[in-house]
Amino acid sequence: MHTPETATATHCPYCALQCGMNLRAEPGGGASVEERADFPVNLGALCGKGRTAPAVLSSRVRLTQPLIRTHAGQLEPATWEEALDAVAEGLARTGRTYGPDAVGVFGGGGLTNEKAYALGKFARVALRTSQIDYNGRFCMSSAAAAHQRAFGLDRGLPFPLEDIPRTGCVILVGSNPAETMPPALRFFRELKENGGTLIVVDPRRTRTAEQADLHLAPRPGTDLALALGLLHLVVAEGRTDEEFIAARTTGWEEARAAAMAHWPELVERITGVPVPRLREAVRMFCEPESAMVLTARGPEQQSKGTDTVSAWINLCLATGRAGRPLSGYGCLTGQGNGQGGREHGQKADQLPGYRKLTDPAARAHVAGVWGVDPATLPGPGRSAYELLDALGSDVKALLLMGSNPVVSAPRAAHIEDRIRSLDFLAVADVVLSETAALADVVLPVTQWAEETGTTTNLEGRVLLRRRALTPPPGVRTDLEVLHGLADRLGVEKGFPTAPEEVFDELRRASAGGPADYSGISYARIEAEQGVFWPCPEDSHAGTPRLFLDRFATDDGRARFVPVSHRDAAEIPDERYPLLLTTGRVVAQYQSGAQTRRVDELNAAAPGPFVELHPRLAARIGAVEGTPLAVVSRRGRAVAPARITDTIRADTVFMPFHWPGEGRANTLTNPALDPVSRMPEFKVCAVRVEPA
Ligand SMILES: Nc1nc2c(c(=O)[nH]1)N[C@H]1C(S)=C(S)[C@@H](COP(=O)(O)OP(=O)(O)OC[C@H]3O[C@@H](n4cnc5c(=O)[nH]c(N)nc54)[C@H](O)[C@@H]3O)O[C@H]1N2
Ligand SMILES: Nc1nc2c(c(=O)[nH]1)N[C@H]1C(S)=C(S)[C@@H](COP(=O)(O)OP(=O)(O)OC[C@H]3O[C@@H](n4cnc5c(=O)[nH]c(N)nc54)[C@H](O)[C@@H]3O)O[C@H]1N2
Ligand code: SF4
Ligand SMILES: [Mo]
Repeated sequence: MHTPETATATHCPYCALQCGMNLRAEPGGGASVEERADFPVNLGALCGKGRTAPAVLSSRVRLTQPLIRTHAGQLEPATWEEALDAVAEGLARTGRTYGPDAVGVFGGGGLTNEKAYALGKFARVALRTSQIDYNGRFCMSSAAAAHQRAFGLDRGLPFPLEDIPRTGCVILVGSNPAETMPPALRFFRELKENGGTLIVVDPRRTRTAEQADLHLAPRPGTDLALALGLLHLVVAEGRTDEEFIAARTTGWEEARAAAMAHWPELVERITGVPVPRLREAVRMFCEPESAMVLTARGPEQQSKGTDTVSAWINLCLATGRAGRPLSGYGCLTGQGNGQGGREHGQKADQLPGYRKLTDPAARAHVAGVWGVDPATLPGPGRSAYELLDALGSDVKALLLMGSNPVVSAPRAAHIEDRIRSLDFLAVADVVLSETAALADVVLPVTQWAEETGTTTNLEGRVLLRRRALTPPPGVRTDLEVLHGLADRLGVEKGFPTAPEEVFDELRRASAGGPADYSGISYARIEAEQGVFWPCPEDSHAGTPRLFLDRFATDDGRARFVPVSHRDAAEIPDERYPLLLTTGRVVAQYQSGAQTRRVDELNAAAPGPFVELHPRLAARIGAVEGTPLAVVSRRGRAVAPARITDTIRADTVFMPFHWPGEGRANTLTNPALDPVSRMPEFKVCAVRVEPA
C-alpha cells in the first residue's frame, strides 16, 4: 500500500476547478496535502478548503458505521447487512404499494462520473422509477439550457481556462472567483497584465469586482435587461459583425428586434446602471480582436436564468465572439463534478452521454449497453425542486446521495417538512448532514481520497482521482452501496463495484452521444493530465476547444434566441421593500456539511451574516455585529449585521452555508425558470429589522 514515502497525485474534493494536489498518507494515520505543480489548472495553488480537505477524513467528524432509526426514534449503529436490507426493503415496499414512481432518487454534482452514472442506472433499472434528479439543477441548469438552445451542446467552457489571459476582454457576470475559485484568479490577473480588460457585473463590489477595470452593479434580477441594453448599443453603434452573423448563425432578425426594444435609458431605469457605463462596457468588449463572456450563479439562479444567459450569448454572437479562437461564451460550473455530473444520467430527462431520455435511438442504445428492453426504461421525471416538493405526497420514499437539501434547497423550511413527511428516507453521506440526521437509514461512505473515480472539471477536462488512503473499516463506497441494493432488489448483475469497470461501461453508454467519452481511459487521463470530451476514439486527441469550425446544431450554425426582459418573480413592495441575494464565502463550501467540520475554516467563517449598506443600516437602526431579522414571504432568518458600502443600498446579501436560525434558504423563493426549472436563489423580496 502507500507508505509515507509515496504521495498520490489526485484532485480536491470540492469545487469544479478540481485543483491538482498530492496527498501523502501519514505514518500515524491521517494525510497531508502537498503541492502538485504539474497540474496545469492550478499549478500547485490551493484555497483553504483544498488545503484542509484531509481534516474531514478524520473519524472524529465523519460517519464510520451505518445507522438505523429505532422504534424509539433514535439513530443507532447497525451492521451493513442490516442497513442495506432495511434500505432495500424500504424502497421496495414503497414501490410495491404505490408503484415505482413513488420512489425517488436525489443525486449530487459532487459525485464522480462513475457514481452519477451508476445512480441513474440504478433508478431506471433497479427501481424502474422516473423520479430522479440532482442538485445540479440548483447550480448551472440555466446556463446548460441556454447552451443547448444556442449551440446544440452544453459544455460549461468551450475553451480551457488558459485561453483567458490571451483574449482582449472578459465580462464576468455574477461570478466571484476570488471567493469561489481563488486559484483561478490568476487567469484574470494575467489577462490584465497582457493588456486585456476585465468587466465584472455584480450587485456587490466583491473582491473579484475590486480587480475589474469596470464594475457594473445592477439591481439583482436585472441582468437580462442589462445584456439586452448592451446588445442594443452594439447595434446602435454599428458594432455588429455582419459577416459572422451571416455565415455562422440563424435567427438574428428576431433577436435584434427584441434587443432594440431595450433602449439604454430604459435599461438604466431597470438595472440602476448609468448609460455612460453601459457605453463604456460596449466599447471595452467590442474594440479588441477577441472577447469572452463568462457567467456563474448570479445571472443564472433566477426565474429567467435561461433567457438571461441567452441574452449574453446573443451579445457574443452579434459581435462575432463565439466559435472563434480566444472568444466565446462560457459558464463557470460549480461543483467538483458539476460538469460530468450533468452528463451521465442522474438528471430527470437524461441518459448517459448527455442523451435525451425521450429519444428512441438513445433509449435503444443505452438499453442495449444495460442489457434491458428499451420499453422498460421510464420516461422523464420531475426537476429537483419539484421532486423535493412532492415528497410525502406523490413520492413516498427517497434515496439521497450527495446533497444536503435541508440547508441548500430553496424555501428550505417547507422542504424540510416534506422530507420529514416521507415514509422512508435513506441517505448515503460521509458525515451526518442535517438531511442525513432525518433519515431512517444512514449509509456511511468513503471519501475522495479513499476511492478511485473520474470527475470532469469546469473546462470539460476529464480527470482521475486515484485512491490514496485506506478507508476506515465500517465504510463502503457509493458503488458498493448501489451494488448491494440492486442485488437485494433482484438485479444481481450490472452494478459492478470496481470504478474502472463502471467507467468502461460509461464509455460504451456515452459512445455516439453529445458527451462522448468512449476514447477516454484511466491510463490516458493519467498520461495526459486529463482529456477533454468529446473524445470518440482511442486515437482522438480530445477536444479542448469547441465550435471553431461549426456549432453542434443540425445545420452547424449557432441560434440566436429572441428574449425580452421580465421582472423577478418577487419585486419589492411596502411590506417587503428590499431585495435579498445569496451566495458564498471563501472558507465554507455549499451546505457546509463538510467544511463546517474543519476548525481552520470555521475560524475564518464562523457563521452566517447579513451584509448591508451603511445608508440602509442607518435607516433601520442596524449596528455592526448585532442580530438582524430578515423576513420574506417564506419565513424569517436571523444573523448578525455586516455593514459595508460594497453592496447596493436596496439589497442585502446572505451566504447560505449554515442551518438553523441563520439559514438563508428559509427565505429564498422557489419560483422556477420555465425552461431549466432553476429556482430563484438570487432574488427575493424581504424586509430587514433589528432582531
Ligand atoms: N468557497 C466556496 N467556493 C465554491 C462554492 C462554495 O460553496 N464555497 N461552491 C461551488 C459551487 S457549487 C458553485 S455553483 C460556485 C458558485 O460560484 P459563484 O457564482 O462565483 O458564487 P455565488 O456567490 O453564488 O454568486 C456569485 C456572485 O453573484 C452575485 N449576484 C447575486 N445576485 C446577482 C444578480 O442578480 N446578478 C448578478 N450579475 N450577480 C448577482 C453575488 O453578489 C456573488 O458575488 O462556487 C463553487 N465554489
Ligand atoms: N440560497 C442559495 N442556495 C443555494 C445556492 C445559492 O447560491 N444560494 N446554490 C445552489 C448550488 S449552486 C448548489 S451546487 C447547491 C449545493 O448544495 P448541496 O446539494 O447541499 O451540496 P453540498 O453541501 O455539497 O452537499 C453534498 C452532501 O453530500 C456529501 N458528499 C460529498 N461527497 C459525497 C460522495 O461522494 N458520496 C456521497 N454519498 N455523499 C457525498 C456531503 O458530505 C454533503 O452532505 O446549493 C444550492 N443552494
Ligand atoms: S479552488 Fe476549488 S478545487 Fe481548488 S482547492 Fe479550492 S475548493 Fe479545491
Ligand atoms: Mo453549484
